Amino acid sequence: MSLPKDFLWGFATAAYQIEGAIHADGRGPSIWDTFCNIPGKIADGSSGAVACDSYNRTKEDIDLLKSLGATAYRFSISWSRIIPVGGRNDPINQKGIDHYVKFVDDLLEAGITPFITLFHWDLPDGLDKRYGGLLNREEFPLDFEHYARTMFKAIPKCKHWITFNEPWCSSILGYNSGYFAPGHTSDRTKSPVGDSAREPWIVGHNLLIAHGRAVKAYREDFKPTQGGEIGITLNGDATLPWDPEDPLDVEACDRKIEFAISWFADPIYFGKYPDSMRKQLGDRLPEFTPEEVALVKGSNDFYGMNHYTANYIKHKKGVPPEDDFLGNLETLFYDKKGNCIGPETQSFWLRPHAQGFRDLLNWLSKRYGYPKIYVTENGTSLKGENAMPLKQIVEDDFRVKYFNDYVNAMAKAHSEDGVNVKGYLAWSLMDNFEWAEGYETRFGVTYVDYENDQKRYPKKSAKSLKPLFGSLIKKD
Ligand code: LGS
Repeated sequence: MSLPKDFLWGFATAAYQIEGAIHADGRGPSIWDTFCNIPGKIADGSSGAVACDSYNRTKEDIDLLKSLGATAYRFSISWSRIIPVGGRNDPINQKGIDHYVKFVDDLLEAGITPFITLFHWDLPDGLDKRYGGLLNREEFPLDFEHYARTMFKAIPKCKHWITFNEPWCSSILGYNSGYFAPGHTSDRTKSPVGDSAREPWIVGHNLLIAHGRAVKAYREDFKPTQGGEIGITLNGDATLPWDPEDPLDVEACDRKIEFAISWFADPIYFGKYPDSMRKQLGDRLPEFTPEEVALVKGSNDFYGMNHYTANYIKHKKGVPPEDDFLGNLETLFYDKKGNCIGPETQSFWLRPHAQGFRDLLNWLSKRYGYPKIYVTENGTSLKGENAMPLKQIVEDDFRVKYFNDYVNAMAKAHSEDGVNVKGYLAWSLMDNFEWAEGYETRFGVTYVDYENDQKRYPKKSAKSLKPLFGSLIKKD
């Protein structure tokens, strides 16, 4: 069991979750600033206004990464710091650019390879207000391309670019359940904002087009001289049939992955949406024009994989309701015989099941022709962690075991199954603003004391990855 010699590993974060300093150096508001101000949206009523204060602590964060032995770091750029209002004709904020240029220089100086996510959900609020943000098929892709070009030009030293983080979450959680910003729902009875069961599928489509435009720009105007690579990061859970003897449950397992991953990956690798989605959604799923197919098909240099959990899948009978986004099926933690998929965590949706990671790496590899994969997020919360004393928090054996099991499963997928995985970024370098769950749920390998000057305390898991990867990565 091993990983390739040039394998990169480290930790991941996202701008709105760690930076804080929302008014510093000319930053404009993002849709998450606005969303957090709506009472009831965030579990503990908090926001990312201060978070881990990482905007002001870049040196401390880089020292931390170095001390943990990381060879790579994935972080995202706050679009609102670069172009405060967001659009291609709006003013650029040089202070915002300078901040990230210096950050990348400092990372490289420390021997850490940067992976930059251009969009981790924090759209400039100005674009949402101006033209409906992600819903706008004409304007949004052009504005995203302009912002992406601005960053490619500013940071030629970055060789690994991720256009979008988890477009599924932006589309479904932002426009179907309303759990994330901007909080639309597909069900008109639940929200006065959402106006149709089409919104999530339109948003997904527009994100694909915007991704395609940024990739084309990079490949034509930056890659030839800079020599980097670019891809998208998709999330998806592993699936196991609730009743392995029922072919409809077995079929539903594939359908679940198609509605999560293939929604975006099929257009990128094959130039079309999955048949299962077209069959269920009909004309609610937009059609690609030939120009759009040309933009999107073949637009990944690598596949960015975010993965956390697994579910048993039970098919549903009958016609799915308009707001069904899973593929007419149920996701369960217990199978027909009463077996449990994995232990509880602090997150209602997360149950560790490492074999599922190996299975999904194989599923993806077979379907998409063994692409180069970077695992851009993987990690866990821990039940009740927030209420524990610090002494107990830093002894996070549950998380140590999670990483151990998942990384070993990945190494087996590489050396025994031929999966082309080249990097792994654990979520997350430190506890941070966990979106709608606020600060109650902690995903960090480092404890952040929000009450006492955001002081960082590495947990046992933080120190467990260096020896783990040290034993798996081939020496020559
Ligand atoms: O912090 C986020 C981690 C932790 O939980 C990170 O910013 C995301 O990229 C990633 O999605 N992560 C994450 N995902 C779970 C999303 C919640 C799903 C809720 C499902 C409701 C139907």
